[in-house]
Amino acid sequence: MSNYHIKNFPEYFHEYRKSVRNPELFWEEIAEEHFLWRKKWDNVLNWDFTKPEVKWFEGAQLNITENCIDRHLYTNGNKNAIIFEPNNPEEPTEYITYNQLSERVNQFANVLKSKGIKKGDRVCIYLPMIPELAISLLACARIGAIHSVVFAGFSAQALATRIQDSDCKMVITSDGSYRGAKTIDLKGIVDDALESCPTIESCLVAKRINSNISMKEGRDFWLQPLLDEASKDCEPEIMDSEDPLFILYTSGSTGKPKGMVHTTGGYMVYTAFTFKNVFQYREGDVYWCTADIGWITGHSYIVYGPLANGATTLMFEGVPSYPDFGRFWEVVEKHKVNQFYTAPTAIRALAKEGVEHLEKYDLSSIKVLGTVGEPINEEAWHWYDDNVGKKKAPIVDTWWQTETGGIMITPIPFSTPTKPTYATLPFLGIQPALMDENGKEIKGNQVDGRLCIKFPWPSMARTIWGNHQRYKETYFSAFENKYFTGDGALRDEVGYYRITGRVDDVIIVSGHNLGTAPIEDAINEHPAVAESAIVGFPHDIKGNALYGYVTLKDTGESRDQDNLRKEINQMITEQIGPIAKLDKIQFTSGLPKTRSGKIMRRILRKIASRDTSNLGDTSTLLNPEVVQDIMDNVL
Ligand code: 7RM
Repeated sequence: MSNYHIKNFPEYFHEYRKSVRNPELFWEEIAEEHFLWRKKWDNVLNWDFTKPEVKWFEGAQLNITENCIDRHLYTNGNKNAIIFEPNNPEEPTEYITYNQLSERVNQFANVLKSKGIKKGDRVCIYLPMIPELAISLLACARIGAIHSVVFAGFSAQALATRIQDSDCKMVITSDGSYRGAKTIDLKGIVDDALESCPTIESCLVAKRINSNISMKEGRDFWLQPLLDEASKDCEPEIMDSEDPLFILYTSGSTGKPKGMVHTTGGYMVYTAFTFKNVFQYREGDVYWCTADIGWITGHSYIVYGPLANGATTLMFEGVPSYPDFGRFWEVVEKHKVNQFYTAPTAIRALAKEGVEHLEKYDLSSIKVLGTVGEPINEEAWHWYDDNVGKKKAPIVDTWWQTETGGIMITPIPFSTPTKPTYATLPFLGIQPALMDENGKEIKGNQVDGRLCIKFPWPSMARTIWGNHQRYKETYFSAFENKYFTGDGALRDEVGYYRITGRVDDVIIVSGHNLGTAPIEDAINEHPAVAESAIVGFPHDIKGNALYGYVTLKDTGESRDQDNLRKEINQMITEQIGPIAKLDKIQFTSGLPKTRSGKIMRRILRKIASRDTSNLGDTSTLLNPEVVQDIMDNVL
């Protein structure tokens, strides 16, 4: 397509109309002109949301790393692919050109092969934000192995569950990681996890903090010596468009985490095309997304999307507060960052510290600002616009999910007029719908409902690893013939969308999705606990914080409540990770329940949010008397 790059608002509408009138033709033109295929497709799209089955570019063959690396070598080999900015500002920046990236990915791919990893095998990656993380993803893709990145803030148990679910053969980790002034013993966590992971044959260990760790003979190998010996050439494995590229776990409202499966061709086309348009990346720009590669945002918009465009992508190891709250802006100035993409929780945390931290730095390189992960409140939006963008850089509020693979609802900078708190309009090819409680689509404007998508897009997840039935139930059963997002949204008078938040039991805390069920399971394992319910309540910085209602077993003994609170949070930390710790724990005499035994979270949510003027209908409660008691003792 001639206009790979949307340049103005009328052009957006023109292209949008084309993209929904004839989606196959629209995506075929983009796929054809902007990517390297070893063989073209027989069929652009095959789909059936009732099965559900979705196939894009069926019959096509490619390797995504040829698109992300090799094809840039002829023209741009000496251009920076990755700029690595370490946790400690005193440590030097590492610049990795496309030529160097090619060599390092190939060497890593050869190491994987030497350890017996083959096409289709699953490799778990549990690494901090160091270059080896990006390189290991690409090395897997080079040889057709399926990577499963687990965010390196998850606990040993959470890591083990994910390794077991997809029968990974290998885990890639590091001795430890830096996080601000602290270090974390990653290898120790992996060792604990591997005690219950019999499918793991080998563990590659990158050296980062030079800590003293134990290496298990025959299983654990230092990465660097293996890389040093490996060849810098590695022929790419030729993949089918619909071969899995990676698995990434996301929390659901119930049960264990869901291993979302993304495939190769469609994911590549969609992430590359959205990257180019949503960030208006131009040759020579330096782009920075502050997410961790452990989340989908990092997969799509630190690694694959930018590299498929031959862009320079910045990887930051640290945190916004170290050595002080000016760190982000120091990095922006140092590398003259042109596009900056972060989360509302980070914006709120920085806003709280005041503008002094920004004023020291030159932010004039910034052309586009992005936000993702949760709804952005009006105050944070304006702070970002006024102080970071100086009212000159459009803010792209990008709504999307692990499941969608790429950005779905977003402004196109310099084309779409922005509106605070609104993600605005669907990206090209995306057909949203708002649904009412009875399963009917709500037409017209100034309405709100449950957000669905009516037609497939190239980067949608194809299944849940090992459980297609659950994929169908979770996403394709609430509304007939539609993908259900789990989010609520409203559409304003001109058709702009504002995402209002989850309508299920997923709570987004500091941009991390947490399901209530696994947290409750962890608490309920405490010997003193009878039952528990978790809800979210508004928090200035985190967006939501967690409030736990806990009923204790009646053993006749008196207990030290503060001590119990510590123990409960300790159990959560062990089973899930510190991100799931509760901010408040209230001990209750009972939990409000319906006659069918379901906990009425709606009431608990209102109490935790101190919004008890209208508790709604409590007449169906089995035990209405506990409500007053809970309200009287609210924290
Ligand atoms: C990319 C990512 C997905 C959930 C999603 C929403 C929420 C994400 C926005 C947002 C309002 C946004 N993937 N969400 N972006 N809500 N405005 N711009 O975050 O799988 O980790 O989370 O995040 O509830 O369903 S995710």
